[in-house]
Amino acid sequence: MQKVQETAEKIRTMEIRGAGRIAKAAAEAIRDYATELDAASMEEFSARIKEVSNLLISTRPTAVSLPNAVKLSSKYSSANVEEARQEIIKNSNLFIEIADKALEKIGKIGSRRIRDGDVIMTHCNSHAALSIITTAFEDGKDISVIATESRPRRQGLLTIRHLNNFGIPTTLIVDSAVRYYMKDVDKVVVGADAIAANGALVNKIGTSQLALAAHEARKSFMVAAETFKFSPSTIVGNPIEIEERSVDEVVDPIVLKELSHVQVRNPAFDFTPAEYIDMIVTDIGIIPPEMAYTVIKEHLGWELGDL
Ligand code: RUB
Repeated sequence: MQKVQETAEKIRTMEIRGAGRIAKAAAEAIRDYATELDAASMEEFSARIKEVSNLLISTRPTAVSLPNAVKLSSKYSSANVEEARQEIIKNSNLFIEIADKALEKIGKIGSRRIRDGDVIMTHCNSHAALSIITTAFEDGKDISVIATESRPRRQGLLTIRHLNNFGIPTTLIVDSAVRYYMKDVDKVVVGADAIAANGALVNKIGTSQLALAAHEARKSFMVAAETFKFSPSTIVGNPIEIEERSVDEVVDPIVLKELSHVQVRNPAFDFTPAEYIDMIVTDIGIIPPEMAYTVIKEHLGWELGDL
């Protein structure tokens, strides 16, 4: 249990972050917990697995990859402790393998849409979006990137470091400069924390303003998302919760204490409607956002939606 608690804490504090990484860390935590779980009965085994599943899911509310990973990893059908344990180990490992391969596939598929000379704008720090960009560069395409700072946590700094390691020419801009620079951009490539059944994207706060500016300037807006970023629970009517993080990330609490009439809000994600999205690059191919429902139905299954 201690190891699961440690993973949960790392996800909560964003030491482990990014929807894909969170999902993989949760799958690993469940696998390791199940491996060592000493349960006297099937009832105890089920109750303990449920307990750690709920703990992991509760760490961050928006990235749907987290509940999807937990549910897919902790699935078992046997009523025997040993067999159920083996099923969980197998399912978790399968999830981790699929997640790794998905990033590679997204890179391969998405990079085919990147042209020589393209200027690509990206937001926050998405491993899926970066997979497309770095694959295109490694294929020999002469590209450059405009990366946003992504306040308040400044994940843009992770992105520029990653791109710099590949030798990709990169410009860092503040979030409010997105529209100003859109004229220089050919394509916007971002990641996803969740994709709803109606094709709407949930990603780092500010993503929707990149989409709006791209739409206005008639630039292409691409989303890179593994199929486990699609949200089955939106099919059964559940809205995607937008995480609101501590105001301390935005303003020094000492300064805020003096401002008795001021409140600070810090939503971590926003919604981009499907109409602003040109394509979603997934591990099963490029799809229009309108196909989100089909991806959920055929690749994730209704049972994950918690009817
Ligand atoms: C990260 C973020 C990323 C998505 C996709 O937010 O919004 O764009 O999670 O990332 P945070 P990936 O830093 O708050 O976790 O493609 O790596 O899954």
